[in-house]
Amino acid sequence: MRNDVPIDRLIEMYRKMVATRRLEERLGELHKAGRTRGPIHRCDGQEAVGIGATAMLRDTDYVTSTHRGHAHYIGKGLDMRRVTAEIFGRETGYCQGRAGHMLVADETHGVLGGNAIVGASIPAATGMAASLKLTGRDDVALCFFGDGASQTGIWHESMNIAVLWKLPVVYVLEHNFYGLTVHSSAQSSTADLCNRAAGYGMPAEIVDGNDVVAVYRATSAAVDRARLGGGPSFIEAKTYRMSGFSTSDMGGYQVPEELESWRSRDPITRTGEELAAELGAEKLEALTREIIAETEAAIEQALADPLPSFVYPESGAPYSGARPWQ
Ligand SMILES: Cc1ncc(C[n+]2csc(CCOP(=O)(O)OP(=O)(O)O)c2C)c(N)n1
Repeated sequence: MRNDVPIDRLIEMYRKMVATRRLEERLGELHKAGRTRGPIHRCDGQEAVGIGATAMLRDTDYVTSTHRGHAHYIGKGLDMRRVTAEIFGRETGYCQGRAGHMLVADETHGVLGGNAIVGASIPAATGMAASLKLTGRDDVALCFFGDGASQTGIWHESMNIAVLWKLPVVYVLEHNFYGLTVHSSAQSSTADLCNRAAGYGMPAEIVDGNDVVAVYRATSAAVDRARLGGGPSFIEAKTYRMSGFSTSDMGGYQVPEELESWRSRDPITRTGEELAAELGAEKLEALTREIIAETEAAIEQALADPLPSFVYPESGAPYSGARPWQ
């Protein structure tokens, strides 16, 4: 096993990556069948970032997510059935079916939520870190964001104040090379966005975002530093978005050779090969089958779960015709 990552932890990360991939494959099918409310933003090919960067966190640590958050939710320990139920608007979902796939939140697991505003995860985690510091807790806040989001001014403001106030926050940039349909080279004057951290005096590291162990190691060091009062860190995880921007995107702008070269670096295949060398190919196959069966069962259960019954009195609805205040 590679250095200091115990086999149980690697199995757990593999389990969560496979489960996230399966969830998204099913979501893709269900979108095509017209069963989702709007398009879904998939993270296939990027699972190692979300799963590796959350694996060492406690429930009391906080995570803020983006519009592409399934790996973040599953990595932070949310239950597959309840995540799926939320996506399909069921009563059993984490937000009783009111949130949808971009906005899943669960306070008990420290998931403060995804959101649809590019860059908004950054100040949310920074503010949470300020609150953790002010209240004397040794918990940490971590935010995920994309290369598109790192072109927003709020990232710079957040980095500046985080270093100045030594906040316990970890910035994880999921550099998947595209903001919507635009390549990062058309948005940024530097290929390595982590260069910007130096301007704020923040420790920063580039990692292979398709290597779950590399992401886990770098984030563990950053989380430990933050927990011990050492302040913020920045991790730039280089990865690649293997599908369109969302399930409504027909694609066509990603170069086939580029896609092919990243396909050969699939994070699940790579971790699988590593585990097969430890456990044997047969055991790994059985494990993979078990994870997929569990995930399928959780998704089916969620799809059969009840829709919420709204309890708000009709008279309070703005277009009901009733005007109780008049
Ligand atoms: C403030 C704001 N501006 C623009 C948009 C439209 N928009 C949604 S996602 C996106 C690109 C995001 O790119 P990136 O941060 O790299 O994330 P990725 O989709 O690659 O995961 C844009 C421009 C938005 N939702 N919010």
